[in-house]
Amino acid sequence: MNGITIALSKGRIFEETLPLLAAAGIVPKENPETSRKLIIETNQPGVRVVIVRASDVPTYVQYGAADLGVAGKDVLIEHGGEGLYAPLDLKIAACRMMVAVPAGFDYQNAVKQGARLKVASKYIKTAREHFAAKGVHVDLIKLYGSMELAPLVGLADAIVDLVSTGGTLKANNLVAVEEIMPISSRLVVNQAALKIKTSTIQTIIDAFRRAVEQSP
Ligand code: PRT
Ligand code: MG
Repeated sequence: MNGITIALSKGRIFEETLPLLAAAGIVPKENPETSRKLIIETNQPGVRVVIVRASDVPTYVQYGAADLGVAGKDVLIEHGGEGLYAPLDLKIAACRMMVAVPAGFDYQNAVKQGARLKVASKYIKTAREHFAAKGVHVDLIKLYGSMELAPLVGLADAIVDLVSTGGTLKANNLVAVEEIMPISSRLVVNQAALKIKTSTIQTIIDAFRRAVEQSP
């Protein structure tokens, strides 16, 4: 395997990609949770993993700084997917993109009344498309994190955020009122790299695909 760079974010994406890498015979030599290294060598001499922010994975792959990467569908939608080939749903880091409001706020009624809603989110593009398709007028407020706080302090009427266990919403007295879409992570590949390093990259894609098909 010659000169392959794989972009991953630490945390759930790194953890859940490990078994897929193992299926392709690739074992990282360090754990990004304990190592501060941003370039991690693997057991395969030509293969390395670079550790980047989850939302930066598509950018590294788009510009060819990484040949492959793993990114959530949420992140790919916001990025736009330019220059990327996304051949595989890895079915990892699964969650749901939801609209949530404070408990007691009658969302369906507000929508029915044609109210203009203030919606805070990190996922502006997803939110814009969702409400436009429903014909709901919204003022979108871009946040970078802690979306759950926005309705509690009057910054927004609703949020668009990812939900997995629902624990975060519950802890902040919010309820999910609408599912926008299910989310999981995709393998993304730089299109030029695929042409130049076809056999190596195809071997990795095939191993990942078999591992995904075999997992429950
Ligand atoms: O954390 P950082 O700001 O660096 O970036 P990130 O949040 O994008 O990275 P990371 O590693 O947290 O998430 C990477 C990917 O995992 C995301 O792009 C999603 O595709 C996927 N994923 C799966 C999730 C969740 N589940 C998830 N629950 N990403 C975030 N969350 C957050 C959610 O935003 C909310 O704050 O967890 C909270 C809700 O979780 P529950 O279990 O309380 O419902
Ligand atoms: Mg996070």
